[in-house]
Amino acid sequence: MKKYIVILLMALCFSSCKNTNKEIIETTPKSTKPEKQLRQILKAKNAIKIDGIADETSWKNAKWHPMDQVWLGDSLTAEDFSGRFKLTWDDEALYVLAQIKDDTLIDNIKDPLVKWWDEDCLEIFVDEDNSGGEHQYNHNAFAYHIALDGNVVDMSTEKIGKLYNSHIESKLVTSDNTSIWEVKMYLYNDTYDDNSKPNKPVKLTTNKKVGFAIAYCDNDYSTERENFIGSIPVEGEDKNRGWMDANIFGTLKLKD
Ligand SMILES: [Ca+2]
Ligand SMILES: [Ca+2]
Ligand SMILES: [Ca+2]
Ligand SMILES: [Ca+2]
Repeated sequence: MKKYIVILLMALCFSSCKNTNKEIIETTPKSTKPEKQLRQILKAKNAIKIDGIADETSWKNAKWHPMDQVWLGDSLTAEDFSGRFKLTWDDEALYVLAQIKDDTLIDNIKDPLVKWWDEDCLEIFVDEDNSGGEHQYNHNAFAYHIALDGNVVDMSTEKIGKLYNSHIESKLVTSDNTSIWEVKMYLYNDTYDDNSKPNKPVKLTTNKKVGFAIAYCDNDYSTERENFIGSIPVEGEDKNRGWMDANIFGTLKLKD
C-alpha cells in the first residue's frame, strides 16, 4: 500500500511540476524591458513634408514633450540649452519634430565618422519591437546621431561608426538660437543586416509599441560635448546608457 502511495505522490508531483514549467514558458514575455514613460502617439492625418516647417495639422495637434534630463555634464542654463519634441506616425515611418534652443552650434569635425557624438547633434533612440535589452554592436535597437549637416551615424555590427542616411530624412532650420529639426524615420527590426541589401523597413500599425528616447549632444566651445540632455530619467550613476541599453528607453504606443 505504502509503495502505491509513494508512486501516486511522485506522479502528482511530476504532473504539477510539468504544468508549472509550462506556465512559466507561456507567461514569460519576450520583453525584459521595464515599462515606463508610456506615450500614446496619434497617427498623422495628412502627409508630413520634411522641410523644417511645422505647419502640418498633425504637428499642431501633437503634444510637446520635454527634453530636460541631464545625462552628462553640469546643470544647464536656459540660454545654454532647452529642448522639447513632438511625435506622430503613419504606415511608413515615425516622425519627430524637435525644437532646440542652443546658444552656439558647433560642427568642426568634417569627417562624419569621427567622434560624431562630440559635436552638436540630435540623437534618436529606437527599438522597433520595444524588446529592450543590449544593443551596443547589434541592431536590437538603433541610436541614430543626426549631425547638423544631416548625416546619420550609429555603431554598426563591425563595431565601428557607419552612415545610416537612408534610415532618416531630416531638415534643420535655424533662426537665431532656435533650431527646428523635422525628421522622418524608417523603423528596422532586429534582423537588420549591415552587409545585405536591401533591408526592408517595417510597416507601422495601430497599437504597435516602439521603444523610444531622444537626446541632444551640446557642444559650444570644447573638443568634447559639454552636455548630453535626454527625454527620460535614467537611474544610477552612469546615465549615458542609451547607446547600448534599450531598457532605458520609454515606450510609444501608436494610436489612430
Ligand atoms: Ca513640415
Ligand atoms: Ca549650448
Ligand atoms: Ca528590439
Ligand atoms: Ca551647442
